[in-house]
Amino acid sequence: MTNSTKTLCPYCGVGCGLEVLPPAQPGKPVNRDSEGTPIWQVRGDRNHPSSLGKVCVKGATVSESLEKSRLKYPMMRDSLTDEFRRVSWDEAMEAIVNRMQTLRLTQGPDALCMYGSGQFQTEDYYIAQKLFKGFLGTNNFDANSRLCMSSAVAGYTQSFGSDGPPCCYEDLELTDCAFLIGTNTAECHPIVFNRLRVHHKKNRKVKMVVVDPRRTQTAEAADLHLAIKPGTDIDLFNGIAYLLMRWGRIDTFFIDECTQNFSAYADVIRHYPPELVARNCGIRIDELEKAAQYWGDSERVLSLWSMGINQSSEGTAKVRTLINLHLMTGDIGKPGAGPFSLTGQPNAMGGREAGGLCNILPGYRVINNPQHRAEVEQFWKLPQGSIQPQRGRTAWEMIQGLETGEVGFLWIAATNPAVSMPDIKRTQAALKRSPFTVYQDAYYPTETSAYAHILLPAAQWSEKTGVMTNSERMVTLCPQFRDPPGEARPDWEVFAEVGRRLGFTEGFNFKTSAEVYAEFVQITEGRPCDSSGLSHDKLRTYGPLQWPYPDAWPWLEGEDLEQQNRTNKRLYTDFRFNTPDGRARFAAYHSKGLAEPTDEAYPFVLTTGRLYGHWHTQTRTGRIPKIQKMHPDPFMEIHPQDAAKLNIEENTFVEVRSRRGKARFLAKITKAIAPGTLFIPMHWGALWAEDAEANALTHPNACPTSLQPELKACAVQVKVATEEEWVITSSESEVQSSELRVI
Ligand SMILES: Nc1nc2c(c(=O)[nH]1)N[C@H]1C(S)=C(S)[C@@H](COP(=O)(O)OP(=O)(O)OC[C@H]3O[C@@H](n4cnc5c(=O)[nH]c(N)nc54)[C@H](O)[C@@H]3O)O[C@H]1N2
Ligand SMILES: Nc1nc2c(c(=O)[nH]1)N[C@H]1C(S)=C(S)[C@@H](COP(=O)(O)OP(=O)(O)OC[C@H]3O[C@@H](n4cnc5c(=O)[nH]c(N)nc54)[C@H](O)[C@@H]3O)O[C@H]1N2
Ligand code: SF4
Ligand SMILES: [Mo]
Repeated sequence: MTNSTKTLCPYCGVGCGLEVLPPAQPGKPVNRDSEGTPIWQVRGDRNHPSSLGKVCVKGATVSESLEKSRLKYPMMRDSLTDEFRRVSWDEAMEAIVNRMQTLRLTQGPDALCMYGSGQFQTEDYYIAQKLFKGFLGTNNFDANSRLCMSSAVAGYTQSFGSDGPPCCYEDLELTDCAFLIGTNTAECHPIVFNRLRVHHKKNRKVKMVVVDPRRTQTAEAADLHLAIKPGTDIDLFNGIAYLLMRWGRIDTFFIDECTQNFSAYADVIRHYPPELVARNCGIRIDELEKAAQYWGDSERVLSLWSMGINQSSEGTAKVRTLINLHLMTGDIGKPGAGPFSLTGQPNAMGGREAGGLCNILPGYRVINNPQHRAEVEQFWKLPQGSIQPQRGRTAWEMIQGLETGEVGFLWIAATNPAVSMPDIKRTQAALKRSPFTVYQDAYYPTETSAYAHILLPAAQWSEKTGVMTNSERMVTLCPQFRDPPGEARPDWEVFAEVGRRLGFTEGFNFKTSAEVYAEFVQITEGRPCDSSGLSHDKLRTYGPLQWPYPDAWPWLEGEDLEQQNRTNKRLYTDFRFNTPDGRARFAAYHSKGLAEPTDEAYPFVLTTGRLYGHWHTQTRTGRIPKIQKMHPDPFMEIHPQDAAKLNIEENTFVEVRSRRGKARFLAKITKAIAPGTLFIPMHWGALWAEDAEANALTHPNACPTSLQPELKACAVQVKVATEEEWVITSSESEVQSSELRVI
């Protein structure tokens, strides 16, 4: 078909290729959604190397979400109790720039913050870094990846000397044994799961082990499901290491030649005998032995993980103790093996490349390295010392800065923190105190629009051209194929114009996103994520390409191109790592357990997560009838034993309380969850259900290294809800309802 566009699914980090076609095709009825609006047709792109034509329900239905409830014009108001009024871009920009200038002079640049997102394209991310970290001189840029990938970033960086998942999806079809830890891959990375599942079904010798406190759809497919107690992953990993050591199933050559710090690690793991580990994890000794046996007996072990590992107060330690097992057995740098972090959002990977967290800089550089700062300053033609030597505020520290008054300007883009941040009542109260909040989003209303002084309409995926990187380092160009609604503009364009209006005319003089990308790739030259050979043109001509992709690589065709592309599928194939001495580092961590253990008053561990059909705070999927039907209501999973003790019946309301707040859900009684543990999906904010916010309960305590909050566990109590006790008094809900009348 000549008028089709090849692009990338804008939802999860699997990064499936899509082919989209206009609503009207010759000789066929116009494609329409259930309300009769013409919508683009979507199908899997068979030529995309990551997904080979497959899509899940989210990708397949994405075009149904693109027209509804869009924010079309800039809007402004003086205070949160006022109604919004439509303003011109010029007026909105004036107000933003004036505010930024005033604050820089009165409070200094650190009073300014931007909270961005893994749903930015790389160009958006890059311009935001240049503006904040470079020209404004504050490192206060953080992204929702802080809540998502920062433990993986910290773990990789400390173990290997730099960030970067070393594996590729082909490994899913080459492995002998896949360990899936803290990942509900079947629902959250369905096409990755699909590839692994086909391989697993076809080859009886291939093993699949799932480590998750819940019996998820992923666990259903496993040869072995270890339903460990939440927060006991380090016990498990050290326990497996203990057995591998005892059985002599370790790669001493690899340990001697390619790693450091093994003896400190060996000192730790001798404290993890099977009896103790099984007890701590709440599993049987034979289950633990079986897991260790699968690992030890397999030639090629692949581990896959996501939020069950990262969203933890010991997230970095969890990642590193998992990597330890790969180093111990030499399961890295070869086909079918390696520690593979599954990225959440479509371009969280691109964000890492562009320096999109408060502690990093573009090109896999880090703020606290003077040479890295100097390189970036030089590249941006800024005086030495322009980039501050200390990291900026994390997402949560921005909330704290609103509480103390140190943050005077908060610019939120492509994330919905009034739902997705931990301790949401505290977050909402802080947002309410914010002197000046700019919120740049594609949709209206969202829960966060209630807390904005200025709303800026963003052109989203399909309405702008830019680049995204998926979990396997595959870079795909996402071309514009529809017009943005009203006056919506691409994020990078807005950031660049603010840069120019602040007087940084030269640094932000870009006309197209291709120009922005061309500058960005140069800053990656010679770095682990070297993309200097990539450009919009090249990606348009060749299709998706993986990094590293140095500039020196010639434009090739046919077999030669395929050969070249094979060389960068995996990292560390020469067993040399990005540390100064080329050796990977073992980490010696003991298990610490949960930040908020259960006690008599709060006897249950609450865990939170995702469902197959919904995407996060529902700004898109909540507006798609098919998906609404799949998951109509928020709920709470509880084990039959616990339900019986508390007289809780199926489908009746329960009230859940933590030290921070309360919420109410329909009870779903299931043996899929262990006794003592509860599960609530994260998808329902104030606009989609009354008082069913998972984050009313969660806490912000974070991993001391990655600063990623422990969204996967908090202590709660639960009881049958009685109507009389349920008084909704929150002042935030008043803001919400007045807000809803505006447009
Ligand atoms: N359908 C859908 N897919 C998505 C998304 C979505 O919103 N919807 N979002 C995307 C994003 S941004 C992300 S980050 C990913 C997240 O993808 P996943 O991490 O797979 O999803 P979650 O449901 O958040 O959590 C995964 C599992 O961690 C388990 N868990 C909880 N505590 C522990 C623990 O202590 N140890 C272990 N081992 N496991 C534990 C939970 O029971 C849960 O099943 O999904 C991406 N894909
Ligand atoms: N309890 C609990 N809380 C969690 C988690 C959990 O597991 N449990 N997971 C955490 C994780 S891993 C994540 S990633 C976060 C996700 O949380 P959020 O980032 O808050 O989730 P989204 O709903 O994806 O919000 C993205 C917003 O960006 C807008 N948008 C889409 N495209 C564009 C664009 O191109 N430009 C602009 N400007 N806007 C756009 C959408 O309309 C939407 O409002 O939630 C975190 N919170
Ligand atoms: S698996 Fe992820 S990237 Fe692929 S279609 Fe589904 S949501 Fe999109
Ligand atoms: Mo995420």
